[in-house]
Amino acid sequence: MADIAKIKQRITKLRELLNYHNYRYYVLDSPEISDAEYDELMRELKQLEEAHPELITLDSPTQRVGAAPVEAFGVVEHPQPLLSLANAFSDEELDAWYRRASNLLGSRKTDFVCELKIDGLAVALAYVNGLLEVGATRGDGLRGENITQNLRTIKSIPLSVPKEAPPRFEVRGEVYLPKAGFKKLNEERAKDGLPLFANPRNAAAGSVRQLDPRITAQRPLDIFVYGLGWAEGKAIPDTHWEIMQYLKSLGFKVNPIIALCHTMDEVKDYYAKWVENQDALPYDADGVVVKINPIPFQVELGYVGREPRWAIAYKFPAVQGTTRLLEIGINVGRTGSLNPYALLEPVQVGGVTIKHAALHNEEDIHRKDIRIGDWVVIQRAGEVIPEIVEPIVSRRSGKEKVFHMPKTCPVCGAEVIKPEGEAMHRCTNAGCPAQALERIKHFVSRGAMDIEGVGEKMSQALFNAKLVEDVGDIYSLKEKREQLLNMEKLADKSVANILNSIEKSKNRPLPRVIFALGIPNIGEETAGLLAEHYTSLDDLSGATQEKLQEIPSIGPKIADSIVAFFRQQQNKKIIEKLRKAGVRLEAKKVEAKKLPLAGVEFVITGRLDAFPRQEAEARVKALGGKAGSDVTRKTNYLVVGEDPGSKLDRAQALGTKTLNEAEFLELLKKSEGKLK
Ligand code: JCF
Repeated sequence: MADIAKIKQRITKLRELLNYHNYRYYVLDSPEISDAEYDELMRELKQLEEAHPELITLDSPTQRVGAAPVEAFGVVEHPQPLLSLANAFSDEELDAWYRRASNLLGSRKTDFVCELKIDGLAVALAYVNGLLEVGATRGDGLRGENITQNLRTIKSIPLSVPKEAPPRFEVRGEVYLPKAGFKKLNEERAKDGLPLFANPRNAAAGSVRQLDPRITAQRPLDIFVYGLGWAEGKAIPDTHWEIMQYLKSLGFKVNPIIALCHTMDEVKDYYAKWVENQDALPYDADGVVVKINPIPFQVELGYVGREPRWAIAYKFPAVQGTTRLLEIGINVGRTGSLNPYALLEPVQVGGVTIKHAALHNEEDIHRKDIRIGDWVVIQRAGEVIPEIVEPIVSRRSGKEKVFHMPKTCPVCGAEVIKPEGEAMHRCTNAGCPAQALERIKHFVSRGAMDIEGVGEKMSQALFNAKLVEDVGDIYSLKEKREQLLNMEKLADKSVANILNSIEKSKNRPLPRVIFALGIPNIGEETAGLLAEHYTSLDDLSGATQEKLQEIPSIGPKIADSIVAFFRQQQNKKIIEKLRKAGVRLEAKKVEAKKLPLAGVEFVITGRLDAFPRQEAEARVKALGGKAGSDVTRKTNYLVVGEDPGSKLDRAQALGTKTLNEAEFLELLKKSEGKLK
């Protein structure tokens, strides 16, 4: 056996390597090694730590996966309060802010730092002797919640800092969810009948304030650091600009879109540029923060109440419009929830035609006092579904109607109930055709069984033709070839393709199968958790409420939902159909790093003939590969379709290998062959 000193040495080395590569990947966005190599280092470290748990340290990269859940967050007192910012909504208000500041500064000239105001959640990170000790929310500015365990899961937050850092200091930043991550999260939640997050800010806050850090760990949260709270035991630079460079040198992620401006005209140019380009950012920004650069000036200027005189948020104009609410429509979801939505007189808001807006539930409609026929103010923000801000009460004619949820299901006519403590109304008929159809759409969808060629329209057609009445019927379609050919006059080849992708879906991993069943309240995250504890569907279907609740983060509501689902006769029949058809209902043990394309990164540019880009990317990922959006040094292949963009120039500049569509397809086929 190797002696303990050697093991310690190796563990230290592995941690250094992993921390370094983590920094290259998550902070600099410029990795030096492949994912497979990274995984291999991590695996070795995990093994050593498992064998020697006494050697685990808090800053070990293995400790980012999410600790055990807590009952409630502790309270953290902020040694220096976390401030908010005063807002300016026009050049005049910005000028007024500057005038007040320069009055106090007299004849001394100042410069400014401009940065984007990220729409996220402010946090304070305290480091003691090189280690992240406490991470907290802003709370009321004086006292926040201790969310250290959750913040540790965010890979761009350093768990330790170099020796040169002050012995004690606090960094402040904004934790946020990129637009793409937000969209994906909400799509998943919509499929599961879970309430949607209204915007990325709420989604980030909800993710960070999870009592179970393992849920936080699954959300693609990121951070931009925007300042130093306090520091002890070391001299720090005396301008905000230099402090930001200093924080960057300590390994913190500073938004590269930060500018040192010498005049107010430069500040206004910066603002104008980002008002114009905000949609192109991969995250939501709601304005520009302007700060007086020299720290001595900041100290002199001080505060008014909770707001500093030395900084201001110059907000981007909200994209609002007014229109009429023509009607309130209702969709019946997969779990029977009645989801109201607004039908609007079409209106242009910020260059986009808006016809629909989200209405969450009856209570929400009444709380805002929205009536059918009202003139309403609507607001659009980035990727988010437009929202009704408020009715314009002064424009009412008296003919507007108060909305009430129907007493019966608009699709099947069954009784509608509103369960105690829930916001949503529900159709009580488990056999409601709307629910049945939604369940089929969910089952075939991308995050679930991912049956290529069977999308929403095809699901609807199969359902209307009574060829598929529940998800179990999908796998007997091959016995109904004739009817398929008749239906919608499908070509021989399309039928063959559909049947082929149905066959392929039989081999999906267990978490997807659990998710695809559409058990109320079970999203992708929970399905993943369940598959960690149960190795087959039979295993899961036999679990009791008590047993299920032993899994941290599974509460009585989810446990109930699972038990009730497997108890239903109809669902038992469906599962039997799946089993008979040969759908794999057990876990398979193929480690991700053994997949044929593990560690290989593709970027696709231009149009492909064979399938949409998303689908190509999904296939790459299913094979263990990565699909990137930008060509970087870590890109292995650029796939070049028709009308390629500037990515091709970049690939040529970097010497990245390129594949045409045919070469790409061949590589996919060969790799998929290796899976069998
Ligand atoms: O990005 C932000 N939301 C942000 C918030 C950026 C800043 O520079 C801030 C802030 C809140 C307070 N600065 C202060 C002083």
